[in-house]
Amino acid sequence: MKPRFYVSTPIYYVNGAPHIGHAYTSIAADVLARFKRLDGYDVFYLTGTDEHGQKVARAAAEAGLGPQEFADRVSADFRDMADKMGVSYDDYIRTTEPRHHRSCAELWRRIAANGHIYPGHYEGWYSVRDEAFHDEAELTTAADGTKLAPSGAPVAWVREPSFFFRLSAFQDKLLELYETQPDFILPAGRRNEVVSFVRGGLRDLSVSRTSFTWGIPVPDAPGHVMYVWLDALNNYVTACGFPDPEAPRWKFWPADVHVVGKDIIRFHAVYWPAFLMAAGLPLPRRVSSHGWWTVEGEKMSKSLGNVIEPRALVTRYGRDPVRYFLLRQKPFGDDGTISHPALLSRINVELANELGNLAQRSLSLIARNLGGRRPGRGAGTAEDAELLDAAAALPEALRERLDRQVFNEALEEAWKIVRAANAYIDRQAPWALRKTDPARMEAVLRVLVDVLRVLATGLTAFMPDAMGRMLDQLGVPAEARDFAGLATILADGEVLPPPVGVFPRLVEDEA
Ligand code: ME8
Repeated sequence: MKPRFYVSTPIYYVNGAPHIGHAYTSIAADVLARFKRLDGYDVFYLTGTDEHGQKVARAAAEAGLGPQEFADRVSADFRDMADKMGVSYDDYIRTTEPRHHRSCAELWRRIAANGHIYPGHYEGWYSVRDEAFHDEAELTTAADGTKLAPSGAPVAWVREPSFFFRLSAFQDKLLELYETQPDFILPAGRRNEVVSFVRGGLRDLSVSRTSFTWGIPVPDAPGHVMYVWLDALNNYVTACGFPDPEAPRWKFWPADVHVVGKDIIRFHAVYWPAFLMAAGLPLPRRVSSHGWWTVEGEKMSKSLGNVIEPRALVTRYGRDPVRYFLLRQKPFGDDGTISHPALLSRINVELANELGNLAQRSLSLIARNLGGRRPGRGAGTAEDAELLDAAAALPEALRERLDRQVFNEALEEAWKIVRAANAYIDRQAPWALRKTDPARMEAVLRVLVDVLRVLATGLTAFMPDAMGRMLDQLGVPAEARDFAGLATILADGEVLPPPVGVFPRLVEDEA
């Protein structure tokens, strides 16, 4: 039986159009999903949309539409964005689906049956933009007197009947979770923030709202809809078929990794495990969080007009180059900035000159000097062995990095091989061997074919289209395009397709 792997993205609010931050989370999770598939896992990759709550209800009203109609439109747009970014999700969940209503009602009943929900009144600050309750002490005051949440979102005073979740009862159990599973939250800096937040003491959480209706009704409590975060977090078990233990996908729970942005760690690493503990369900294994993107150093915002539309970026730079850039440019957990010069440099230097040229040089020498037939292996020198061994170690190096979600380090491991292979081709100078030692030329070109094959296989998770084209040119059969397939030695003498560049250089003026 194949080992299993379940990775999720947050489900995106349908209050506005998708931007590059959403695409980033989804692409990162996609790389993990694709990598595990390459590595022989049975993968479940979940993404989707978060459609209830005040924020969405307001956006719908502003658009002059009913909330469901509005959610249908925006959700379809997010799905289109995912498809255009090459996001290989296995399920696309929407919180307005009947399956999700059923699942949330049952989760609520279980938590309540275990004595962790009680009725009361909520009185305090609420931010609709964050869909979060805030303590007075967390707030700041803007110049015009508006109270602001730590995120900068305005807050309003709310007073309404509400059910509460006994979050305070889970403080010790949560601390024990962080202690016994030190990599439950990554990166470590974020873990420490969560630990100090929980050590500081947890207040019970308001988990139902009565001042609006756009949500999942609380069972047997007319007038109450569930707090949107309880509803939203539960999507991760709904998609596995909860509450049906016989559902085919229930085998995937608990999730291996919830990929999230740094702004929503508290919900995933504090509330979510507490809800699950309260319901008696197994806990996810990891919450891996990423930093935020700014644009040329500025926060993305509608008012600045600098919001990057991911599909527009793809039209301009190409899908795989954008995926590569986002995971290469900054450490996953850190903030980073997107700029045209940075994109141009990554694409032209690393993709076109380093990786693209390596393939192009090797394959065009094969086309010109060997009639386009795949070269045979030679006796092999120490230098050949050194490069081939380094390449053979790449899958394990990637595995180790991607198991910690350090995407940029994984790419750096691949680029060590790219640079070593470029140094090898320069030193061996196969073009000069054509006359002097054709057998050695052939052996050198075969080393390059084998190294390119490992690189293209390993990088498929990051750049599926471009690496697919590279594997086509190397004549790698479809069934051998995974890590297990690397054990199959490619036959000598097979005719390869004519070489074509995989990464075009971007010309400054055009770009
Ligand atoms: O939070 N850079 O949805 P959401 C990087 N519905 N990532 C960014 C970003 C930026 N500039 N801006 C936003 C929600 N993000 C909830 C989730 S899950 C059960 C419910 C990321 O549409 C952000 O960090 O507001 C988050 O991971 C994701 O976009 C979803 O944002």
